Amino acid sequence: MKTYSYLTMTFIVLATVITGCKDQGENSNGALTSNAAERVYVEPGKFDEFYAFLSGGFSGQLAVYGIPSGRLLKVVPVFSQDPEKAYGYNEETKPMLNTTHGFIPWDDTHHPDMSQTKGVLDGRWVFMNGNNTPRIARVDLTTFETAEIIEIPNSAGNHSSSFVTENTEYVIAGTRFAVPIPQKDMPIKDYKGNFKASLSFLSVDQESGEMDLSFQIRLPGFAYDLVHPGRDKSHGWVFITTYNTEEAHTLLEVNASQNDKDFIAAVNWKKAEEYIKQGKFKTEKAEYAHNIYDEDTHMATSTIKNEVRVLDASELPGLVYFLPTPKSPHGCDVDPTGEYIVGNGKLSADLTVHSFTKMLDAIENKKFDGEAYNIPILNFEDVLGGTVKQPGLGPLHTEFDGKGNAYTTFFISSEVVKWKLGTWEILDRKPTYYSPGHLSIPGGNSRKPWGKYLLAMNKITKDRYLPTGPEVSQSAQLYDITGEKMELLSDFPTIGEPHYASMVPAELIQSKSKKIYRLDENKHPYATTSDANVKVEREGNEVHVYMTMIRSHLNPDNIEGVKVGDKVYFHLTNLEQDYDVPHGFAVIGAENSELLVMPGETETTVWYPKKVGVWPFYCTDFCSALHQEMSGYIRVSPA
Ligand code: CUK
Ligand code: CUA
Repeated sequence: MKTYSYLTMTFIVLATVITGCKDQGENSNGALTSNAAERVYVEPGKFDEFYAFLSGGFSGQLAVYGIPSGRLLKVVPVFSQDPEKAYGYNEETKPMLNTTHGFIPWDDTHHPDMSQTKGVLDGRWVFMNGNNTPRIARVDLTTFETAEIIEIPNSAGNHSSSFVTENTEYVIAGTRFAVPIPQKDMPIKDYKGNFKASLSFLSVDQESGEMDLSFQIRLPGFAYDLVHPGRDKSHGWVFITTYNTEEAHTLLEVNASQNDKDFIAAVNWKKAEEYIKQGKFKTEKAEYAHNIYDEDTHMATSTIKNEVRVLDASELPGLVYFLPTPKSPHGCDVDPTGEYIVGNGKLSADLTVHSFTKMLDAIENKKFDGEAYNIPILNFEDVLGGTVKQPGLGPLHTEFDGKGNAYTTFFISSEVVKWKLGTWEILDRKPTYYSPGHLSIPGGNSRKPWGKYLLAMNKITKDRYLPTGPEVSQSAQLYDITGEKMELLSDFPTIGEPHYASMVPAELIQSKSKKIYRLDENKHPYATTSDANVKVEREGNEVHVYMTMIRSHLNPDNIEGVKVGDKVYFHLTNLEQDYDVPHGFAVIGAENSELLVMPGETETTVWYPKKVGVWPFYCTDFCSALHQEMSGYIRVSPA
């Protein structure tokens, strides 16, 4: 009953804060630093100092921004179809969105996390989760293209993902919803004890980046929220927040928030590797799609796999321990030394910080306070590293600056609070506009933060921008954190709902960014690498057009012999070898999108001619003074 009233109170406070937003905003520039403008201004022709990769939330995309300017540099389609780049529309990339549920061209993305070497972000790949139809994607940071998507079986609500261990040994994927494993028809009310959860470990090939679903750890049927791999001294462990440890089948607050404490699960993945080596796993049937975009052919293939190795945490000692953590912890963040594990209890008045050293001591001395499904529960006081007293309302996520300070977002009280690791004192607080979710500091979840800026990603925008109808872009806010006090520098709009961002110094990526696909390396099976080889070939009712594009000609530009009811494949090769000279392609009535073909690249679109006539096609990207001349006709005769 006590719980219920605390929760109710929390929601009243929340409602007040949100409805009160409008008035606050009008005075909000009081929080602004006087020379903020020049500190975020990047002169024309100059580059930003950092790249920021923001998840696009329910847009399924990844947005690339320059920091400090907040300029949007690129939107990378990942779990989405993109009419600009034809990703998910052209024949080359459609297989990327294949799953065991069919072709799923959208998802809900939360956490981009970058590859690491020795605990330092290294600019090779960004991994990002698809929450809804559980998937993990890998975006290649030389091409800024989605290179791989792997589906996660035995999972639902792939939320606590996709966080990376110190040497990118694994990308870790959690699960939000416990489900029957394997799936079956059963009463929902029989959830307790019957539904289970999976924590998946995807190993990463250090050369190609290719992922492999190495193994899963089977966990009790709680809800799992955020994952953070150990750093430095806690490397080899991974920590996950849980809620609904009551295992209620309906999450109305009266059912699921009764427990005074939920858990952070500490998982020893080095131990898991030993168990795998000793053969202590079960091989279970589990279907999932593994989709890879081949760098040489620029074509994706989708393979359905059907087995996974499973370690059961209830049967294998030493694999998992539970650390009691107050009141529905959401974020789970490990400081750069690996000693402190911050559990942000959404409904807790204080911030709980666990100590990794104390945790190891308690495990060694077998000081347990009971067990859940045979998994030891450690004593709260034995593992407690410290408490930040009443820092704010509704803590969500914490990052670190590498100078011994931590920064936590507070959703309900709309602020970022800076506090000191070890002394637990509050050093500074600044309002955000409004209700931040995650925050990000470059490298702020790794061993080596570049603690210059902090980006707060806010859930509610209200009065920050000119109104654009009922829907307004969410806002990100940039703070300078080099001084003792945080300084608000700017707001900028974001796409979808960014949950998390990975930020790195520009030089880590800039020099490796590919400028051109070399025509002489084009291994696409339908490439036409010289004008001498253009042709139109018929195979039954399929017509293959091998077409080239170069300023300012599409070749062939007169096509005849096509009939209503044919299936026409346009294979377009861009013969240019200059940086930034793409050509586009569009034909009237095309159901698929236009193409945008980069120099040296080949792309294919399918067209179904439905009407007799002579129909034009043209280049959609203004490429030269003779761009308007880059066009042609296709004649369609009766069937
Ligand atoms: S979650 Cu969105 S605010 Cu999915 Cu990381 Cu916390
Ligand atoms: Cu090519 Cu316009």
